[in-house]
Amino acid sequence: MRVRAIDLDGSLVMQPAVAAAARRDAGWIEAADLGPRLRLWSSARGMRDFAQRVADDGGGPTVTFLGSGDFHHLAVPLMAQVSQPFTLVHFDNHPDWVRFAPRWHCGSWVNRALELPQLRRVVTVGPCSDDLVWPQLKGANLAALRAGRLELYPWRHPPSRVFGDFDDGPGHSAAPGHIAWRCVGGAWDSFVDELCSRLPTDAIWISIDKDVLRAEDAATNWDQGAMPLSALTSALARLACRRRVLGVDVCGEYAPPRHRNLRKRFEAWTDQPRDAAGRDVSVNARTNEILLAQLARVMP
Ligand SMILES: [Mn+2]
Repeated sequence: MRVRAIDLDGSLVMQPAVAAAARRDAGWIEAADLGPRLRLWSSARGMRDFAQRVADDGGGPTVTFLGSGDFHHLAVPLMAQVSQPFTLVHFDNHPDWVRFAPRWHCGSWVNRALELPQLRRVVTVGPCSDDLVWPQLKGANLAALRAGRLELYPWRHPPSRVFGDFDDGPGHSAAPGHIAWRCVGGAWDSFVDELCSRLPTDAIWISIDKDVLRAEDAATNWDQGAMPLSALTSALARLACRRRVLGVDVCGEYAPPRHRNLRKRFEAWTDQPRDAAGRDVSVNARTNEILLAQLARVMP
């Protein structure tokens, strides 16, 4: 396994384990010039410039750190470099499935991933966020859920009110006007083992937004979920021992919001928690170090 760090927002400079591993592997990529254009959302041209900067050099399975979760959509051009059928296993406090958002957006990128011909299924694990309250009013791509291309397993969440009828799926059961989620926080290891046995492909890509973790284990620009770091590391081991991991992307550093234009500033102000700036980012250094050690162990 090789480590790459893309410096878009200055956050990874403050992460000693990530910076050291990336420099060891010649994987430190300067991209501060692209950061403001790519943050929260990006034009197609911005995405092309990014893809050029991270062109695949055939170096084998890579763990790529992206900085703040405001850059999560950049995971798509990374996984697009894969040429074989794969399943995306996505750990996040948010489903990132919004259809109203700009085309390349950190809250909508799952829809772009679903357009990749090699991608068989997205499995989103861990959300606790309000995105699941009246999801259709917030632009949720429930069509993908209905079609079986997307499975979603909250860590914990009450049932969602919905319009229209749904069939039961592996991650939910449906009743008129409601979807009751299979919440996995209570029976984690058995859930992960069962999930492994049902994945439709031998190859997987893992996308981690550290906002899936509880506040003791990560400080991000977004609202935090409730998953302990030990649950995430145990899932990584269980997944990697039964499936081939093609690549991993990690976001969810804390980076002070410096936005390029008023629209981005306004969106950050309305959507992101106001107390984020007071968060203790030293917790991320410990979490990144543990994550890197675990990935090195399970992805030789
Ligand atoms: Mn995300």
